[in-house]
Amino acid sequence: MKEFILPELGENIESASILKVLVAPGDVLELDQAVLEIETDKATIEVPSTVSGMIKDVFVKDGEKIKVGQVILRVEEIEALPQSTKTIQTESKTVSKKNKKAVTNQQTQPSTITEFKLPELGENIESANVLKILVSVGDVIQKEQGILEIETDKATIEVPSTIDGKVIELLVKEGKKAKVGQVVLRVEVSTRQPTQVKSEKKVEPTESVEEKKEETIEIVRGSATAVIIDNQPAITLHSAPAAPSVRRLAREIGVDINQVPGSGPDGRIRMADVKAYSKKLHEQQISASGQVGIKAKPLPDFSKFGEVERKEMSNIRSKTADHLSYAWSAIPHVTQFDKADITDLEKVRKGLSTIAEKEGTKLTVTSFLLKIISSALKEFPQFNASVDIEKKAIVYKKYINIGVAVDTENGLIVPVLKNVDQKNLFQLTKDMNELAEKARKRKIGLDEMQGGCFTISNLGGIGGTYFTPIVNSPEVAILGVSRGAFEPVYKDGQFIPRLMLPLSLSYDHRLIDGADAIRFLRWIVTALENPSKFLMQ
Ligand code: CAO
Repeated sequence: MKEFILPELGENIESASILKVLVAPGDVLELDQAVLEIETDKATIEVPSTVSGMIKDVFVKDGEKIKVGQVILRVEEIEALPQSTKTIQTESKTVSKKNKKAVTNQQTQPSTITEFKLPELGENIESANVLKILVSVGDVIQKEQGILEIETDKATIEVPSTIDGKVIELLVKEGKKAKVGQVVLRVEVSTRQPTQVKSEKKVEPTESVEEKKEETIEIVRGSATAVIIDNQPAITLHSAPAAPSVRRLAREIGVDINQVPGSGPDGRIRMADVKAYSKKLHEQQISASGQVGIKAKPLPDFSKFGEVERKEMSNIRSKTADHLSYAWSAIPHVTQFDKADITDLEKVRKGLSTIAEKEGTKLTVTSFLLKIISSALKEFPQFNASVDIEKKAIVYKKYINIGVAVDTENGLIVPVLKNVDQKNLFQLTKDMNELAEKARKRKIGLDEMQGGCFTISNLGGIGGTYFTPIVNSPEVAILGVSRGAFEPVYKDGQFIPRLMLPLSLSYDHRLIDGADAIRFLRWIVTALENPSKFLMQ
């Protein structure tokens, strides 16, 4: 008999709380097999066993506090078990031909051998291809451990064991077909310590597996009249199809494998799927907390300093907070400033006002910027792109949709004008005003806020000089426009008043270099300063 004691857990750690006891009396314990999940004030740890054998006693339970050096469990070495219990005699009952589901395996001797059969796989599925055998003769297997990877015409499934014991014979081959009910392996089961002793129950051979699952399976071991029912695994086509290594990874990083969408054939879950799902969960958590990698600090009690009022965030505010936190943290921003002399543009704008009126609209600097930026995006394709950092790729867009930030009573909304390059100034202005109005009246549709390539944020109608806009991820750049104002500009030996428009271009430095950014911004400035030339194009 050997004892397993709680090992040293680290410097100054003398005790821990048990989150979960992972083994039970009667289990066959392997070296390094996880015995306990414990929590110290530093970490949550799985404690591996340093002994092997049949577990006789477990002295601790979930929620209990345990000390380093405390005895956790006692095992009896398997070799030490009496030889008589290793005697093998198995008697299978005949399976009714009419009812293939009736699979019963009965042992009439002190039962030490049982057969594991391919379980029901679903309606109308009578066989499967064995892709991989996950155990070998001599392996000590446990319930729930993957035995086979099989493929039906509906899915790829890992078949879990329903038996604890040692594999003594494998009766299927990789690459071959196996039928439902066919014996897959023979397992030597130790009968020394009953796991559950309830009452004895015989199952008629004609009973269906489904019915058997409903019953409590009773096992009386070490008795001449023992009945061991080779209960079928609770397997369904919803079982997540994944290799054991993938399952292990999911378990280790705390991901529920059943929730992971598989990208392999027939939805098979790969390592990359588990990682991607875990990353997504992480991002969702971050976004739910409005933080990226930074734990929110609790707020102080402001009422100590004066009267306060607490209000729930509106949906728009909370979404904006999430989105901007993400963009701010994920994108290395640089903001480049410049000024455009729009004195001539202003003349053109006024000159076009009668036509605009006839068209039922009024041009503003935003109208011209939409047109100019649509051309600039064609000239500088890296500004009409998105970064796929995971896959180390850049997605270049062949369409030109531009978002315009709109200030509404409910917060910031960014409607997207589609195919800007295919519309004239007046049409664009009308579309923009229509969308801005819809946004302000909360009538804007989701599709009218999606698909943007670049964003313009014009705060100039309100005021301000420069600002540092946040790139509207997954876009890579945004133009902030501040208030155009007359300034003395030194030209031809004198100061002359010119209408100057402050521009702030923020960009994603992962994709765009400073030199490219200033070239892009200069291009826009030149177009704004030469409106006739630009409009002639
Ligand atoms: N400099 C000087 N004047 C400007 C200007 C600028 N940059 N931009 C607009 N104006 C003027 C317009 O010419 C207009 O003047 P007139 O009435 O004398 O012609 C007036 O300001 C109002 O313009 P507007 O704002 O109605 O029209 P617009 O096409 O320029 O802008 C829109 C439309 C939707 C961008 C704007 O209404 C708006 O909502 N702006 C706020 C954007 C915002 O919130 N950005 C912040 C995002 S980040 O928090």
